[in-house]
Amino acid sequence: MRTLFLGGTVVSGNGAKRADILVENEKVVAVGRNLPNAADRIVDVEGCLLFPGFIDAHTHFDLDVCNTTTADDFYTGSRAAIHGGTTTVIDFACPNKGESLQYGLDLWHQKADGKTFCDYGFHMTIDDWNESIRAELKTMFARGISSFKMYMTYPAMMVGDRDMYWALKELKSLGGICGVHCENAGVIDGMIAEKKAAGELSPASHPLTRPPYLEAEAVSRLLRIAEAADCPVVIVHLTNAEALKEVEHARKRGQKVYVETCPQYLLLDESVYFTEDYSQAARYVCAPPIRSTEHQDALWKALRRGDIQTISTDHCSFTLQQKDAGRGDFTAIPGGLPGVETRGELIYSYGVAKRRISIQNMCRLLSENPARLYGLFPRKGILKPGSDADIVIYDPGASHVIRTDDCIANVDYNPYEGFVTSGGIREVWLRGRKAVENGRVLDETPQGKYLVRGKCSL
Ligand code: DUC
Ligand code: ZN
Repeated sequence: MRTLFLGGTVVSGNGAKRADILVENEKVVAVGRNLPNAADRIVDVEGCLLFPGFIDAHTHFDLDVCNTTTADDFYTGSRAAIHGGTTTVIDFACPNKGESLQYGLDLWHQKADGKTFCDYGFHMTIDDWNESIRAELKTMFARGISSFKMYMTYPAMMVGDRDMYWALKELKSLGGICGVHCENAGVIDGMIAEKKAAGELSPASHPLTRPPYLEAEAVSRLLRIAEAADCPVVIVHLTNAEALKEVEHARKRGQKVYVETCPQYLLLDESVYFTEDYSQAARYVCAPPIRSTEHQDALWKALRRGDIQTISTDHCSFTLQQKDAGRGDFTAIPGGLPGVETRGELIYSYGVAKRRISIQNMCRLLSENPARLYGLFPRKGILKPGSDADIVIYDPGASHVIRTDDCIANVDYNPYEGFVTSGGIREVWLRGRKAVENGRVLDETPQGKYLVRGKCSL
């Protein structure tokens, strides 16, 4: 089956140009003007932007946290993803301490295989360090996992400095890359104990006990550990200007540091926590917390300069009922926000349309860079001959208001309720097959494939 996308503007990390795209079965076979019309069907995309399918390299589907399980599993979460133009997700396989990496990988395949509407891969969480985990790392690469994750907070998952150093050294020797959740666990614990002792138990205490400088301290420490291990790292969900400074210092020392941020840190501000309405505030509880507008501005500037490489979502959704668990104790609120469904339209609307970032920058942040960083390029992240035909058809002339009722993630609120979009997603194609049309997911059965990933090429 040959499909010709006719009359659109193809977006890449280098710019946007008028071109048609010829797709044969699952692959792009030609991009250019006046292609020979040898297609079985023509898709008229006049006036539309054609992006390579967005990649969300930070989701948590079907994850047990805080005595509950995320509201979205792979079925509902990936359906929401593709609805919003995300044709690839990379989720975090998460074995518990004491379990093998292989056990975690098998478990994540059980959760995802046959239930995922977009293509998918896994990062592997390292929350323990010993000889058998070390020995398993090589096998993980053979199974398509080239990126890992470590936590500097959360007792159930965090590793200490020594183990982080050894793990990074090992990853360096294998050519792997590691994302790290950076927050200073000890001082945060101390501050939480103080708030509890003072009886300040509302969600407003959440951001106050996780201030920007404690994220920056962890970023700085991680980067010194990475320096010792001589290993590149990814700072995941970076939120603030002070943490960015630490990255700048490390880069000046010659270190390779990649940075991810998320829409919630770009578009929402900490005032969401400072309301008497528990339910309103609790829905925004995530870690690190949402920051002040001054930090937002610093992030947008860093995006513009190219100092931040990716925007993912950290989609980790809980219903309002699940969020209710923390009434009377803010530390019991399950942390995380939905976001996988709205990222593309939000970043276009509040980034590109508001002239904070260019369209090619958006393409790099949502498609090309995550593909390169996580070993998927050029299969994903670009529309050129040989690439998968994952295409987002974006109509810049459309507009709508983001409403929970129009979203299909399995969650009864949306953090961006009422945000007005500039433009909108008209269609989403996954490997040459139309998956979404005018807000409707067409596939009844999940079509996503597991992606065996190679090494970082960013
Ligand atoms: N932060 C959250 O808020 N939820 C999931 C994991 C994380 O790092
Ligand atoms: Zn996360």
